[in-house]
Amino acid sequence: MVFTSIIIPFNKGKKYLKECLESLCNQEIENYEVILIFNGADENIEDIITIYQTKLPLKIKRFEEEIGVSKARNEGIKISNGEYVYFLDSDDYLFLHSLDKLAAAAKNSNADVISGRKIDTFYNLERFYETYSQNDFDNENECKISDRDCSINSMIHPSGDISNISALHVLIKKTMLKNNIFFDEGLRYFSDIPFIFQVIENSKTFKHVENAIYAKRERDDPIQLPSLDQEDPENNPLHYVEVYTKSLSFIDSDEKLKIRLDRKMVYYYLEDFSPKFHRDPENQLIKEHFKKLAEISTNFHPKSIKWYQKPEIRSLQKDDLNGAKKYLKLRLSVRKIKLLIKSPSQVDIAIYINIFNKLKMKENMILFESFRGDYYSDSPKYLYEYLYNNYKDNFRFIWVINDKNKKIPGSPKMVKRLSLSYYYYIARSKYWVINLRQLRRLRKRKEQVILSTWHGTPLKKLGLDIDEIYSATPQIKKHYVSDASKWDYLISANEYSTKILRRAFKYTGEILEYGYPRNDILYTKNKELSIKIKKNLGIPLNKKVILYAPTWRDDEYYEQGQYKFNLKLELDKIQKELGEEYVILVRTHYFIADNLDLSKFNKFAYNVSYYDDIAELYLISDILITDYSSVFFDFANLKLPILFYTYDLKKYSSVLRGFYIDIEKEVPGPLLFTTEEVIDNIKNIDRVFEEYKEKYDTFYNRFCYLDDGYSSKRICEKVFKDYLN
Ligand code: C2G
Repeated sequence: MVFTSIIIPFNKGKKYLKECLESLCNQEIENYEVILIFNGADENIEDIITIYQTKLPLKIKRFEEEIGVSKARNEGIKISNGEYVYFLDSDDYLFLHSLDKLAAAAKNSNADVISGRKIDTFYNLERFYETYSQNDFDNENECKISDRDCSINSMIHPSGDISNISALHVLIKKTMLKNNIFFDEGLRYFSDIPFIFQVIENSKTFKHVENAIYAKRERDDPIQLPSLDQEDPENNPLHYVEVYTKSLSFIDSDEKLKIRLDRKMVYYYLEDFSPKFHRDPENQLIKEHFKKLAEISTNFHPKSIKWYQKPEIRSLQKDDLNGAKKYLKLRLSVRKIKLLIKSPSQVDIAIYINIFNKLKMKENMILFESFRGDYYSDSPKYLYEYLYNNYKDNFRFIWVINDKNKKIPGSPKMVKRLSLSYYYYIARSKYWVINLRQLRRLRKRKEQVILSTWHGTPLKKLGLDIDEIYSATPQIKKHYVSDASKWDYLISANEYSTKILRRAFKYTGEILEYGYPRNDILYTKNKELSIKIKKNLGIPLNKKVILYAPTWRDDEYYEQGQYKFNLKLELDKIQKELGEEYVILVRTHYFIADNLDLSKFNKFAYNVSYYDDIAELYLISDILITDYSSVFFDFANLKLPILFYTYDLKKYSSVLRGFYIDIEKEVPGPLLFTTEEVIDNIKNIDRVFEEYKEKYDTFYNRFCYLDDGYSSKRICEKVFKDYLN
């Protein structure tokens, strides 16, 4: 006898479905069936089915055309044999033993509805399991209010708007559904909402299990793989009005339930809908939606509206758009003032937007920024120096530099990032030359021009190509695309990068495939300069130099943007074996927050993490050791030996990022996994270099062929041509 029928509609997102099914294998529940409804899926997932058919009691029903989630779930109910049905989404998954707990509670209580707890996450299954252990949830098992209230809270989240109502992660007694309860097939969106109100109205007994955890995935890719509610956001107001009206018809006399539903609509109107007047005042669609919301709002229960919301909701109820706009303006101003008082940096932003950005823009003013103002380096430096050396009188140059003691040729105006003068110059400069994505709070003006230099030939997957965004926000893919859409020019070092950058950022603007300005210096190969750099760093002139420049790791961080550095190369061993002949420069990535202490390796190992320009370090190095950093694409211009210390290759390539090239076959040097191997390869560096000669040449011809020392010139002549006379 089947006790639980798990119903999963599947439309798209194969990689998510796999994790969903995998999480079911991690339950020990008995007497269950898994009903998979193919809702017009066009991905081939036979391989997944083959795997899970042997592990799970799968029942599959296929619909060639998309039938919608409501119908798919109803079809699941129809063919289910369980005493209870349970809805799981194919992009979500369950924590260990969650279903076991719900089923046990169902058996013990025989309740009509048994609910658990949903946690929003953008982690994948593996990371979720890694992050949480059962103990994290166990002591939260107590339901302090009644089971009914807890269940209702789990189905109708107490905060947020109406979209926060869900049929997921509840065992529902099937005899109860026979009462003519089903998902409304006329609704493409939010059909959970009226369904859940029917379930609540018809259920007599409830049970809630707080430590039965359901992971509700916030999709990390709303562009390529949108979820249903990310699909048609423009028309959400109409969908909400429709499900609201339908839900009302199921709430008989339960005043409390009605207040809850109305509260969600009030919240939706105030927080999501009305701010649109502000953003887009003349939009006809918004005006029509306002009318529709006005119609239903007369029905709102007075207790669903807080006293301070009353005037604003009243103008909605009177269908008075102008009044509603006035109240909105007032509310937003109060909010802004509160924010300004709480966070003084907001004052600068307000001044930037409301004052600076309205001043006249300066035609010949260029603002340069490299790695968030921490370095005078990278392509912005070389573009600047080209313009300064050749056309200094034609421009006003601004550098974003956090340490104003830095020496920059030509003494340009220096501004600290995020200071008031930073915003002033951001607003007034016609050109921004930047090597990372610009800050999201900046309001680029129509006439302003962004020259994005980017900061490396991509090895690690980027932007939309990343499968799992390990440590960034779920919205990041959207941000990549919208940030890049504001660029006017994007520099690419080679044809390979052009293809990737276009796709990974969905970038449609102009690409300057002219080589990397930052590599110009590598073609001047000036002995005097090398000696000067070495002297500056205090490095003995008679020793050979190894540069160790690894990248950062998505999963090793203190907080977002603050990454840890784990020095895995055993410098003491290297010093012992090679200290007579070599010194080693250790250069951490600009994301690394740790301060490296190499003082015990006096005169052998040097921390060059704060040295501005890594290109100058390439110039004085005889060997580069790196891992997955794009530095080797640049260093290869020097045609000197490169070793790859890839001690965590497996994890980095599969779990964290994935690569664009076959690192085991295509890189111009050996992959090494221990310090001993590194030492051995350095001892035999001539032989190793010779062994890799052919690969090196192929690599050079594919990635370095455009660099010749004149990239900055080509780019400046293109972008700033009107000023070069
Ligand atoms: N870099 C550095 N020192 C390091 C590592 C990197 O100075 N130890 C600089 C180099 O100029 C390098 C750039 O930062 O080319 C980018 O670093 P990556 O390690 O490649 O990593 P990431 O910042 O993730 O950029 O398309 C490029 C990718 O976006 C990679």
